[in-house]
Amino acid sequence: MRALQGWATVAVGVALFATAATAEDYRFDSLRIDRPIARATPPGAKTGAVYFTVDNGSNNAERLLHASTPIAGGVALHQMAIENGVMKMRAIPSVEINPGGRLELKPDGYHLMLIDLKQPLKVGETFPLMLTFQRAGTVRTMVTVEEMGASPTRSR
Ligand SMILES: [Cu+2]
Repeated sequence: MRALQGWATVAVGVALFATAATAEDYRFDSLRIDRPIARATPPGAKTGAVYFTVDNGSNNAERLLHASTPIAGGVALHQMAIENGVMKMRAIPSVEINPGGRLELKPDGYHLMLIDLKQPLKVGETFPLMLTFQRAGTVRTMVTVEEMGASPTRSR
């Protein structure tokens, strides 16, 4: 996270959270990032999960490399997998998106894990999330906090 500390510092003094009506879609280079959401967290929780969908509209493979947000100490890419009959999550360094393909971050699959949350996530709040892709570079999105059991639903 070291490289992004400067950015996080710049964000200090600006409200970390805002309230927005609905989650948005983002078009960035050849990517479409659909409706980032996070699940609300109970008081005292130090981690949270973020879900969204990325469509790669280009003829080149793309890769999600990194994410960061000022509201958490770090963001990890996680994958749910069954180990010895138990569903567990594990950190993975990056994930590829095939040409014309789709990456879905959702419960029971890939997700972004917010680590060391600075405050609980409350329904209706939004917060910035920077996503870095291998080809397209870094894009700033806003994540909307939904109920604890929320799953992404495509708004298309
Ligand atoms: Cu996780």
